[in-house]
Amino acid sequence: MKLVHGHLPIDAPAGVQGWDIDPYSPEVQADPVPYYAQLRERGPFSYLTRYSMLACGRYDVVREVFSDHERFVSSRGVGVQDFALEEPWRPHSIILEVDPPYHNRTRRVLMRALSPKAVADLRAYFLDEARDLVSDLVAQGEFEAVEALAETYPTRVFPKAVGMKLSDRRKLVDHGSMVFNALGPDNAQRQTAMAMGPEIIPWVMEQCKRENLTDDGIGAAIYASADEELVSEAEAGMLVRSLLSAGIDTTVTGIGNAVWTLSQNPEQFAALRADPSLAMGAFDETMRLTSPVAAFCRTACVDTEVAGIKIAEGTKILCVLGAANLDSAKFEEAERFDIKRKTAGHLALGVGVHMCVGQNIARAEGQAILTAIAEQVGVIEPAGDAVWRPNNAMHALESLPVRFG
Ligand code: OVM
Repeated sequence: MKLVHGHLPIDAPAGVQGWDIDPYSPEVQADPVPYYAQLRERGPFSYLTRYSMLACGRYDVVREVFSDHERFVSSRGVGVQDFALEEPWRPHSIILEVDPPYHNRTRRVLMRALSPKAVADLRAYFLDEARDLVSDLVAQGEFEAVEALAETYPTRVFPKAVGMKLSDRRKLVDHGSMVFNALGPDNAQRQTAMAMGPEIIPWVMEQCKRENLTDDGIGAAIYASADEELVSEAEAGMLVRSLLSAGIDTTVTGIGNAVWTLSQNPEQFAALRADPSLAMGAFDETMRLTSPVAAFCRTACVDTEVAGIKIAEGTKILCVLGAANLDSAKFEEAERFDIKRKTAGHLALGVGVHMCVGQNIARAEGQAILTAIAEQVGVIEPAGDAVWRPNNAMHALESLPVRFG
């Protein structure tokens, strides 16, 4: 069987129109909102002719596919490649790229290590660091917020929380870029990211070892689960790798996008300043509006039907979370940024058994930085054009010149 982009080349199901758009092109990724709207308008599914796979963007459809792990599995990969048919670029993730019942075991270990209680112990530290960084940036006035804030903050506090003895902003961010770009086709951004592998992968794997972690961090909590024989020592190391894969680019992007949404909506920033306790709401609304993780795939493991469309076993389905989060059937005035909105039910962190296991710590980082900004910054003004960074799975900024006044 000849594969297309690493998966079975399925035909368009009855009732589904072909579409020649390339969702992985830098043009669409720089400005995805019109693509999201078209995807929803076209119907429950579109057939991506360039990739021989389905895509969905309506809230109800994305939610159904994403939350039904029995029909739509993650173990065949959450990118375009079908791991049942082609070897992945690295040993698969034992939390993201597996199904129940195995998934339940690794999920439990990470749930405990990243529990609300574990995160509560980090909050004061997160807020101190956020206040220090923001006060430096206020002193600077004008700066490029992707590097100086969005990348700097998580790469300072998260490795510390994990218990890494040594952080390296560039390596951690580039590693995230590899992991997320790997989910797409073999295009330029994937190739550029993959070329960094020899420099980055050995370093990351080294940092995951027990002897390179302090005995009081999240990493140590995961290794403690190995002592209790919930997982093996090798599995514990793989779960630390998952922290470093999923815990950097996501929060970097969420925080960068939050500074962007606030810089674009001065009246919303004024509301946040007036009441810094809205920081969590502002971060959640940024996640809903900008969907840092724009899309993940699932693979149908049975012949089935969704929204009246017959889907064949082996079909890759691109679930466009960014489109679902802007569906006006679910969210009133969906394209409006409103930090007081009820964001419950947004899909930026997924839904179902795989829903973001790091969300407590991710939210704590976002809340800390937005609280510090609300406390110390009078106005956030754009100081040049925001530029988006092409990425096969994320909607992330490349550069964001701003002024804190
Ligand atoms: C992992 C992982 C988990 C979530 C997201 C992610 C694609 C990776 O376990 O390595 O990025």
